[in-house]
Amino acid sequence: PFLLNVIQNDTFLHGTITTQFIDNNPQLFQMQPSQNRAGRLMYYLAEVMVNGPSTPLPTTSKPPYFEPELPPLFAESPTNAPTGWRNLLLEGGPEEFARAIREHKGLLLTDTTMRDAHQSLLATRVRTYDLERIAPFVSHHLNGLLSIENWGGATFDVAMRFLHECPWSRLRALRELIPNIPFQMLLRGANGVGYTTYPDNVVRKFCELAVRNGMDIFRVFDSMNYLPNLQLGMEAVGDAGGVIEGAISYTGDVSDPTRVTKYDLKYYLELADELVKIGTHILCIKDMAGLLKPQAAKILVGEIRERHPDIPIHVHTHDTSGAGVASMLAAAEAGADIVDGAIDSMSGMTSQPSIGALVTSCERTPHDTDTLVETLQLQLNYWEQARHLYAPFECTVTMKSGDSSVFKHEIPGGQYTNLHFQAHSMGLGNQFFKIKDKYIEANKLFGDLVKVTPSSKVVGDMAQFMVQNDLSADDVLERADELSLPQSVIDMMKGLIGYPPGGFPEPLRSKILRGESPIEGRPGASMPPVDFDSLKQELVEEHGNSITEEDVMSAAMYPKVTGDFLRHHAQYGPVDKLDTPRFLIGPKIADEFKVTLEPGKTLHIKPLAIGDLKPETGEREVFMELNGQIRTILVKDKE
Ligand code: 3PY
Ligand code: ZN
Repeated sequence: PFLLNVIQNDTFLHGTITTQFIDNNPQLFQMQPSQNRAGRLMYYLAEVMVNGPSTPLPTTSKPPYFEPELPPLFAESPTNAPTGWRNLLLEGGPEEFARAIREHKGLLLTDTTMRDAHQSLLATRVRTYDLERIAPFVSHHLNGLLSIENWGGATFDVAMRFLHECPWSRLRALRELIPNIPFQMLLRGANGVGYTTYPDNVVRKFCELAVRNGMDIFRVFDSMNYLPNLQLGMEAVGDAGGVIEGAISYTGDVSDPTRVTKYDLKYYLELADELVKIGTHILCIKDMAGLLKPQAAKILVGEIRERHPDIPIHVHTHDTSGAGVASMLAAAEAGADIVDGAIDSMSGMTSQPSIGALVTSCERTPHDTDTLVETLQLQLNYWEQARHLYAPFECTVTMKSGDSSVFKHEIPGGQYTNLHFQAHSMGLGNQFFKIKDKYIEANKLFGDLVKVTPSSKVVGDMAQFMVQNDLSADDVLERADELSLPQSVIDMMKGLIGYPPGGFPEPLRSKILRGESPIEGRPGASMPPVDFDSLKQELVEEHGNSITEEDVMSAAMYPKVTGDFLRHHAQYGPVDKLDTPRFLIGPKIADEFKVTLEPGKTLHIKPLAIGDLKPETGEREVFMELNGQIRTILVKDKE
């Protein structure tokens, strides 16, 4: 590679080199990772066979070795996909798209199966491999969907951190397979797809790249409904040419007139007015915890519909209490244009309500979705089977039902699953009740927050801290200036993720800050921009010339996770091409399987045996057949 680098170098080619040529051209030593994808994959498989899973499996459940069956009704080529809402969007642009939504008769649907549903039920672990397999079916038979939510939220981080795959490649792969249905993502406003505020130029560039890679609709929210953060995110989307879906994150209960809260109907209506004023194309009511009771949906959607007759309203909920379908129907009756659901086998509990239930409930009503429930049900079977592949991450290992006490503790769907799982894996079923109670107390301490990523994480961290240290809210109030509180709590009090309506409560805030002065105003406004060129240079120096603009963006948001991912890729190759059981737990001895690297390039692999431990080196030989030839791979046994 060094020689190749040299003979391809511009200065060298033009014959103007001096004796400092090598000193001045460190990039000559940036070796491209081996293109030997088969070899690297074999090494990955051998490594998992000897040392176990490369991504931690939180339970002892194992995925079975099988491929979920695809529905029979199946046309293969995405190029002859029937037209869908994306054709209209590409032709007319976001404003025309919004107008067409308002003119549409009947209820429109967003399918969240590829993002929020698995974020809520399967710890966000669904891999591109399994999404790609069902994608042509979706494109051909579910072309009436207004959108598919398939990116953003936690998927970006988890793809790299745990699945060792590139989130951008996922987006591009799905785009190619589904050209006709709009894609939708969840953008945490100024927090991008991370847990903290990023410099403005990161958020802006992120949106540009997302649009370029195939994203259409951006649901933009802020974890405190802090308008300056929301505005920054919405403008970034608009400037990038995306559809802006400004979101009101919903908490409390607008149907309870006795509840004294800052989150009353007036608060939401004013926020809706602001989002419309800023230029949202679609207005979203984002009910991340499933608190929007049917009666509340009727009031809130009804009032917004009256004030803003031209704005499409999109409602998102979680079915934690079990009232999800009822609420979405109430929203539709009150004038919502679009609601979110997940395919039946990926719905319910902390996920979205069942799309099948929504479709059938609307049949022969003015909200008829025009969706054939039989076609939907064909996809259901695929997901039911695919879910088994993610058995180690199944929330149902510990969670057996919904929970109507969500109206009290207000824990968002995805976080509920996490906290539930953590409490049970500590061996204390009881622990979860304590955490829920402390979550309520922590939220009160902070002055009642909206609670969605990342503010929900701060409240969760505080709740866990209070449980572990057996602290009451009074204890915290009294001793806030001496307790070693979670860093996320201190950061929030500094103003690093924005401000809730009315600010943070005093004297708690000053006590926590211990004399440090907080940030005034929007946190991103005082952050220096990221220098993408020098970040790229750093990445190229470490990982070679194949670094793309997208990699640079990944590194701007997640420096360590991206570095680890790039190193993993250089060492083990395209592990996203392996089927899910073999990716997670490795292959079985004597069981031949195929890996398709690209159309027309298929590897046939058959693991033969694992050799004895060599005491002098601590290594084992792994014998495998690759396309009929025997290969030996040496792996260090980490035991
Ligand atoms: C996320 O931010 O990932 C969420 O799903 C919030 O609801
Ligand atoms: Zn959600």
